[in-house]
Amino acid sequence: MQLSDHLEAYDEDLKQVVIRISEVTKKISRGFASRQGVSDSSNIYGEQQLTMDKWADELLIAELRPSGLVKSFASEEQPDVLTFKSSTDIGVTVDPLDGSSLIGVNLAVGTIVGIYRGSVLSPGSEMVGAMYVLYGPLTTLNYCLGDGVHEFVLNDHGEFILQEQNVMIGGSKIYAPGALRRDYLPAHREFIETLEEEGYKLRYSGSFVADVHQILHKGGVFTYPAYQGREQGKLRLLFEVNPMGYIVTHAGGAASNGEQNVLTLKPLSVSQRVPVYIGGKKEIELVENLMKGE
Ligand code: P6P
Repeated sequence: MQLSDHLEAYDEDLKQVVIRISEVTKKISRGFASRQGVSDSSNIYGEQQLTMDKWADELLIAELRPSGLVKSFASEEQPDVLTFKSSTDIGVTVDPLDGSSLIGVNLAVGTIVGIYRGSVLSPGSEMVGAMYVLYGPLTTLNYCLGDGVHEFVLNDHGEFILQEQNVMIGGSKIYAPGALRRDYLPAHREFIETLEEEGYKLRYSGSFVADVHQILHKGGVFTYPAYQGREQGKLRLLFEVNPMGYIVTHAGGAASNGEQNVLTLKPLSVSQRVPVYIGGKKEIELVENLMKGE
């Protein structure tokens, strides 16, 4: 089954947003080889933008701005939320190319999208959908519009074909621990040591979207915690944590900042960073209990 057929049951505007973004990701998937350089600019986080970062961002804006489908557009590569002429109230957040610093070493990177009705500065629990496209040996698209997580693979004819419907998080013991061990705060250190004592295997690539995709299929937990000197961690609430947390939650997992469901947080700004734990309910319950001192 093709992506457009699978989307039939959903609101027409949401269906069209997913389809249009999927078409942009097909172009992105073909653009890596000839755009491996670095640009001469940095984003608002002070990170040097790669050619692909800016190109992917520009492609998404070029597709969505004239579509009339999206009212507000927030991107990790843009300083402010953009407002488009639209007949809908749909808001979209994008990380155009998460993990782009890994393109040069040929690791999997991806496009992450959050979908809202109304303000993108709403808690993640108010999202109406999320999707991501992972560019690896396969180009896969996962979406959720509130009724299950569904995975598609780009075939040789340039079509996203259904691979798995109603994806549910696996039960294996894998952990993807971001940040430096020397900087761990006490409760986080206890959490990681507990996982290691229980035989969890370390699987960490440095690409959030790829690492979380692995956790989605195999189980376990991804974390980029608060750490000494960065009590808010590294990952962005709007562009990375909310969309992937929404998807894993709808696949039977959970997402936390260590203390509470991260999808309940009201974003304070577009660029807000949060500590993140995304994975199985068992692992999330463990870290929240440790953070409470239990
Ligand atoms: P570190 C990529 O730059 C990113 O934002 C996420 O995709 C990834 O999880 C994290 O940073 C990796 O950070 O400190 O391990 O290089």
